[in-house]
Amino acid sequence: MEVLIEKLAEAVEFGKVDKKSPYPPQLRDQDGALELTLQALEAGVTPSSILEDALIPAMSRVGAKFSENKIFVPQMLMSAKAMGASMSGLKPYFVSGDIQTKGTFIIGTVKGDLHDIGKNLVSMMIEGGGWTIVDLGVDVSTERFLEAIDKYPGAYIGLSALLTTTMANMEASVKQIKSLHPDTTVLVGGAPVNETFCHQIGADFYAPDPQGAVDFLNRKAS
Ligand code: B1M
Repeated sequence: MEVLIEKLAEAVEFGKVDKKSPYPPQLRDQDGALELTLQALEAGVTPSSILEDALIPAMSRVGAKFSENKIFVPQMLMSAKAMGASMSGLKPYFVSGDIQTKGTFIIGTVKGDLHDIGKNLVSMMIEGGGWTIVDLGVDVSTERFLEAIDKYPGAYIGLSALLTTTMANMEASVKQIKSLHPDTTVLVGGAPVNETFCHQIGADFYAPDPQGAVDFLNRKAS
């Protein structure tokens, strides 16, 4: 069982989605995250153990390497894809409630902004960190953020902005969220955003990269 968990963690860390995937070259023709997850479930490994002992540590290593510029967006995307393949095998257990996640994280790119590559990476890393994700997509109005907060009480919320012009929309959304839901924790990020802007608009935390967001949420959950 331990060997399966180790192999699965390796597949996720290095982005081996399934057996037929040619990437990464060093794992060619070997089972990927999809097959290893199914084998682990069949061998009796619990879905929670798959999440906690393989996926979360693997994605945490990926996040750290990305923060340290040891890997780049394409490698991170492949790891996220491999994690997604594994999660597809675990989905029935999430739906049935057999796996408890750490909490719910609502994420969206703010109104007027269509950039979603960074937002998707953040979302995938947080999911890999053991959280339930509600992804509202791009061009998300304040009203849609507010609706989601009403629908998922106690959820944490993340806003991404990639344009200097849409930073004003981020500010408007955060201020509205905080005035109606002062206890909701709001994270912000995106290339033009920084710590000073985060404080200026009343958000709780600025994460420069996905791992920063994961670490913050995990600190909050512990
Ligand atoms: Co656009 N674009 N773009 N673009 N685009 C930029 C951002 C730009 C810097 C390019 C440039 O001029 N050099 C520029 C913005 C300039 C500015 O505002 N000062 C720009 C512009 C001007 C535009 C248009 C206005 C162009 C036009 O039409 N005239 C237009 C706007 C459309 C709109 O949104 N309304 C536009 C359109 C597009 C495409 C659709 C073609 C495409 C987006 C495709 C997509 O996302 N599906 C696109 C792209 C790809 C880019 C660049 C090249 C790459 C952005 C990206 O994905 N980076 C970008 C230039 C660049 O960055 N080199 C550019 C990779 C991604 C992983 O990084 O998103 O920063 P990033 O996310 C990081 C962190 O910021 C952080 O984590 C991620 C991983 O480290 N992070 C968070 C992000 N969100 C977070 C949330 C968090 C925490 C961390 O917590 C909640």
